[in-house]
Amino acid sequence: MKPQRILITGAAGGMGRLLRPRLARPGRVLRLLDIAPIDPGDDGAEIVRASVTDADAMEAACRDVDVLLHLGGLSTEHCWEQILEVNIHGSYVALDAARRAGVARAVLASSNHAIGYLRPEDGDIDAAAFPRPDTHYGVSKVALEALGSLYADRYGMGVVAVRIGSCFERPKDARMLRTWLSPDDGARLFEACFAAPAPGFRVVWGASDNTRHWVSLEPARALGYAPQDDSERFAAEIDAQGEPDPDGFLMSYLGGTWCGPDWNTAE
Ligand code: 15L
Repeated sequence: MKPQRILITGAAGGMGRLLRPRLARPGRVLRLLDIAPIDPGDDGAEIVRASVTDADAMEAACRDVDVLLHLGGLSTEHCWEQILEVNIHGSYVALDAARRAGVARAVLASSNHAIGYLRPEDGDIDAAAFPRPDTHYGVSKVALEALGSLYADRYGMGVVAVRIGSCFERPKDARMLRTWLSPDDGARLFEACFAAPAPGFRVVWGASDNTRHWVSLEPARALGYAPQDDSERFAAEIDAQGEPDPDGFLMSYLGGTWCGPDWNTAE
């Protein structure tokens, strides 16, 4: 039987490296693309050294691909020109190359920063809430979601945009106790996105089943996601760092300190 081929952009980045061993399996080929060097590994992965902004390279990389997992791009705030080129234009190039190559499914790494200015005090935030980006980076994630919606509606691609909370080995602060996506749950969530029949276009929240939480996991569960981790096992250690200021940026906004002056690159 023909193996399933998954193209992962941004494979040399933090999430790419966490996910690679978790998504590798028999009957599947991972095609790993990044502008930065990628460890050749021993899992039979195909390595492509290219930028997501290079249309020809992306078209070649999409050949024989079943699923595009688009993690590529700048993962923090940058000046507008860089965000525009790498995150917004790069996402267009990746999706359009996938369309031209007949890739049926695209799973997009959106971010909590697409809705960063929402206030968690209002209760469980709707995972697909209307955009409230907190940075240029957040705007690029809104654009990524809009592109995904266009490619689903206009070209019939199945597209899931995952508004990822904080995907690290462990949460680092009180906010991340609420936004943490364990790498194992990240892999579980992406597997659900790959396998869901006819998703059309969906926006889901990407987090573990954290006891302390701000955003609803229901849309992700509806796709088949069954999280198994909870940040609460790190709570004692993080609570020992001291009580965070309830009125500070960290705990007042979903996007945390990204909503504050330290992350302002507009000037
Ligand atoms: C993101 O979107 C970033 O890529 C990541 O570096 C984290 O900062 C995360 O959000 C977060 O908000 O914790």
